[in-house]
Amino acid sequence: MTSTAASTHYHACMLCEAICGLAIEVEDGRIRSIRGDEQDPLSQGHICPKGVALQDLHTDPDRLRQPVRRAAVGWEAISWDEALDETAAAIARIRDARGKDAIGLYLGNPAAHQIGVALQLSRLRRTLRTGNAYSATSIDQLPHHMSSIFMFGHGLMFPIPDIDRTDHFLIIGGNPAASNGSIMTAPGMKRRMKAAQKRGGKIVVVDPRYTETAKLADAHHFIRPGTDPLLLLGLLHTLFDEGLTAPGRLADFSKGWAEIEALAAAYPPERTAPPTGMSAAAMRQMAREFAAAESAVCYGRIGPCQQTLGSVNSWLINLINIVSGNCDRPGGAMFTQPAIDLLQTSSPGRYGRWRSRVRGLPEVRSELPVAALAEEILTEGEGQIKAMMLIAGNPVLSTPAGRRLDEAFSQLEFMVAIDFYINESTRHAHIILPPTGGLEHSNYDLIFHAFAARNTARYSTALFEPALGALGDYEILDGLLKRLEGDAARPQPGLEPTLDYLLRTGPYGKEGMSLERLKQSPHGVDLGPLQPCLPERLFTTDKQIDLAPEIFMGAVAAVNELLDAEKPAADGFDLTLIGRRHLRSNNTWMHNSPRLVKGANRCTALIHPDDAAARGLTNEETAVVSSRVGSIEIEIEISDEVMPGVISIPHGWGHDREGVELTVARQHAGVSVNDITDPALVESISGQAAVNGMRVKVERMQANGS
Ligand SMILES: Nc1nc2c(c(=O)[nH]1)N[C@H]1C(S)=C(S)[C@@H](COP(=O)(O)OP(=O)(O)OC[C@H]3O[C@@H](n4cnc5c(=O)[nH]c(N)nc54)[C@H](O)[C@@H]3O)O[C@H]1N2
Ligand SMILES: Nc1nc2c(c(=O)[nH]1)N[C@H]1C(S)=C(S)[C@@H](COP(=O)(O)OP(=O)(O)OC[C@H]3O[C@@H](n4cnc5c(=O)[nH]c(N)nc54)[C@H](O)[C@@H]3O)O[C@H]1N2
Ligand code: SF4
Ligand SMILES: [Mo]
Repeated sequence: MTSTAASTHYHACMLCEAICGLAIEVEDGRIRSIRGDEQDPLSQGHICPKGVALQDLHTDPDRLRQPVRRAAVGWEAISWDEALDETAAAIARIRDARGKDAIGLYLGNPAAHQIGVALQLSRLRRTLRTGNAYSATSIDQLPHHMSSIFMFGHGLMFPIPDIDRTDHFLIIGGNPAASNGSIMTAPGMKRRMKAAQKRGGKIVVVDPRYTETAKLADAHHFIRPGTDPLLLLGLLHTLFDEGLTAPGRLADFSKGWAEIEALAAAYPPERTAPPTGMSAAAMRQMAREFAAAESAVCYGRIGPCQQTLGSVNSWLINLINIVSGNCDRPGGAMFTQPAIDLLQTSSPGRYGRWRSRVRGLPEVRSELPVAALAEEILTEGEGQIKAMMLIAGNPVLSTPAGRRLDEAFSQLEFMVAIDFYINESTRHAHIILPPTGGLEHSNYDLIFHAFAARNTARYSTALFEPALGALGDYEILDGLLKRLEGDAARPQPGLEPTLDYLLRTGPYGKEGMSLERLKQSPHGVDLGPLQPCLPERLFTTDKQIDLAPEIFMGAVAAVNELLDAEKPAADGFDLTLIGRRHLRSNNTWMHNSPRLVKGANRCTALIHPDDAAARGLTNEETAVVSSRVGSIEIEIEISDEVMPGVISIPHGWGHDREGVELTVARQHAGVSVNDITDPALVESISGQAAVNGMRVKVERMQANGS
């Protein structure tokens, strides 16, 4: 920025799935203020404290701005050419000596928010050809991909709640009032929920915690963690049993009706309710209200997803929407038509083409489950990972048994991280390649426009000139891949020409969609509400929705184990662990922003007063929480927000590890719940980490002998 006059720049926030439009006021090259952009057709002025904190990220002195190499005496700054040459040489050397699977790849969540990574991804995969590709997907939304692959024929064909038109919103294990929504890009969820209620709509939340979202809802029901399949089967049963199914036109292009009806018949609420903690009457009532609403949508997120039956849950949620006639219709679960159609530009996705070497977990969409990563590094033998490429992720804090991954990373022959922080994971790297920050490069939200409750398109141009020679994720990957491709390297069109091509050849190309058009529309372009699009848009070969894929019909039998819930707690592990998100946090990062971490400690273990009393625990004392794989010491917060028998701990903390260079975060270190989550607990068919519903015990420090 050379001009000194105050000006306003419009840029979409890249921190979470809400992709809010921001109006950033700049003067003398400095940010004066960050507000929500009222004219953004999707976010309409919404902003949260993290969006305001983007200025801290921009000016953070801990943010790397030049490549660094780990040396005997700490980190040394090196040139981009040296860093890229050395990285490519190390990867090529290990690949040539040990085979392509010796190179492990992990992509973190922010990678999904950067077009730079997205546009290089298939080239990266093609060049590395490693079977050892991992990402945050397998601790996040893998079960959603599973249900979409097997029911709709494309792993990215996600049904999105049409929140702006629905009359009934049933939320199972999602907390959009804190998370701002996931697989439901709908910024300003509180306003949208209130608008639904004003229209006469009803919002019902099912959650083991009385959450921020539950507080806004018309009804909240506690549910014992991990028992969601029983609730969902009970709802499906009621729809069939009480003659409430009304698929309408969906019946013409869906198959498997007899199979799902027979399945549901076996699970009346009177049978399924007891282990859930809900009553059979409440379950039946929930189904009746859902079916009676003019339009309704059932939506489930992290809660039912990070479970051992996560894929079954995702499938059953889709079934509830379909049999009640609420799929592909306004106010129900709908499919998007973004300006760049991911369904056309990406492969439908497959399942089980290969398996992880040590434990045999399945490949899904060309990736293996991250719960297997540590063992694939630590277990000797052919195909063992010897080098890691880490892009925009922090798996030491974000994936199960983080301490084991710490150990694994420290044994690698080589590790490169594309990241601008030296955090719990990247500290193990030999070379760190820092990309420009979010306001220093342009962006188009390739992914989250495709998961949005309204079709819009928006291009953000860089607000700040990057420092001389600085590279974005796109250029870093380009530099690295060019070197790895060697003679096979082909000239690349570049980010903007590629984006322009995708926009012009996309569904709105004929109506003049182009990069130039987006550049002329800094607030974004409105492409209208979601439209019914089935059966045409289905990717199944027979253009039918498969209601009863064998893979889920087989897995569902495992719910019977949930039916004898009164099983005595094994080894004293008598509480069930769930996670928690806070508006001012963002997975493992943004904890270096002083304005976000100030205030009371948020890394606490919420426990019900009865459970606290039974263990002699007092508020704010430090207690020991243990699982099969380890223990942590954490501050207790007594609260009847959580149901008895449940303990809630947020993830993403634990910044006091040696070598972490996050000055502010270290002062608010917290502890990592993923030090005690168990990599052996995975979703039964996809291998997704099942961090919700794990058994733990909580003891006073003395009792534990500490
Ligand atoms: N117990 C438990 N564990 C969980 C969860 C849970 O609910 N409970 N949730 C899971 C979920 S849903 C997710 S998505 C994962 C997230 O897990 P990860 O993706 O592994 O972790 P993040 O904290 O999102 O990663 C942030 C890293 O990306 C870097 N970064 C930020 N922006 C950029 C950028 O533009 N370019 C590059 N190259 N790097 C950037 C940051 O510096 C930081 O190092 O955590 C999971 N872990
Ligand atoms: N502020 C903030 N926003 C974020 C993030 C963040 O870290 N901080 N992370 C982003 C990411 S990566 C994602 S994926 C999204 C996630 O978005 P959400 O899924 O909306 O986020 P969570 O807060 O994890 O909500 C999960 C809810 O499920 C409940 N739950 C736990 N176990 C069970 C169970 O067994 N059954 C049921 N029914 N419910 C259960 C929890 O109590 C919790 O309220 O949020 C995104 N937005
Ligand atoms: S909700 Fe907050 S973090 Fe998410 S995109 Fe909007 S401003 Fe950014
Ligand atoms: Mo996530």
